[in-house]
Amino acid sequence: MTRTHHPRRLAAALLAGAALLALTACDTGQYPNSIFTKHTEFNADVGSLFGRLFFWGTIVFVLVEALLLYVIIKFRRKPGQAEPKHVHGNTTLEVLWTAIPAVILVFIAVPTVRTIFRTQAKARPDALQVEVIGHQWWWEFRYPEYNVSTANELYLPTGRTVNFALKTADVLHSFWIPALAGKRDLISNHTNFLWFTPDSALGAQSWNGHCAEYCGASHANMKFRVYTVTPTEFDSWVAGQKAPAAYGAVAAPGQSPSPATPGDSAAAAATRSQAGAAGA
Ligand SMILES: [Cu+2]
Repeated sequence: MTRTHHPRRLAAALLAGAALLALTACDTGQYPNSIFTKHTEFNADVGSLFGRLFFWGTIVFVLVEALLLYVIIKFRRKPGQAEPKHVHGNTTLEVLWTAIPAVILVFIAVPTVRTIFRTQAKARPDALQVEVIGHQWWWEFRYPEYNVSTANELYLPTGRTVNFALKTADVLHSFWIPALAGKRDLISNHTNFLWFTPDSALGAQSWNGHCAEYCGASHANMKFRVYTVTPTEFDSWVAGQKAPAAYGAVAAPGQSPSPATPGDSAAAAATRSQAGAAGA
């Protein structure tokens, strides 16, 4: 193998590897648990911070590796070469390699601290309040404004900031909806807060939620479902939750009510439920 042939083949292999890596990272839409979304200001803020850190990290990596390769090739040992001159210390170099990382750290620290302050700030006062209580091994969601509570199901109106008060009934848990925001811990005797605003363009969609802190034998089953809905759909969901349970009384939109007994008609079921309501 000739000396010029080898680096060229290495470069080709590196390029092919980089192209493959870029291809695998193309479409985040296929990955429901991806955090690389802009569905809320929380994920958009964290995502742009990640992008910025990755950008500076890439510049540092490329510069350092290029310099390393240059030195390895340029100053490699040649046949018949005398022993190189021994040097000890170089003030200019030492000042430089202290000053440059300090400047890089400033570029990283300023946006990081700014994002921390923004995501840890108090939610706006008109936010929808939701109390989240972690249990071994399920999620309780309370909407004090509407006097409604649910288990493992979270309904959120789009375009309105939601403020979660995170508490635990037993051990440590962690609240995480990857596509929307998180994670934040649920700690005993302490309330943590997390807020975000689902984008108003989202419409009716469902999202995965997980407990992200090992909390015992059934930790892996401690999942929940998040539904983002339009404000109108949210109001109708709240009304539905507040309505007393009545079997077969109200048909779901676009569905015929399931009869209580074979041959029972919708009208008969409605009359029976009205009679029941009047008698109550
Ligand atoms: Cu848990």
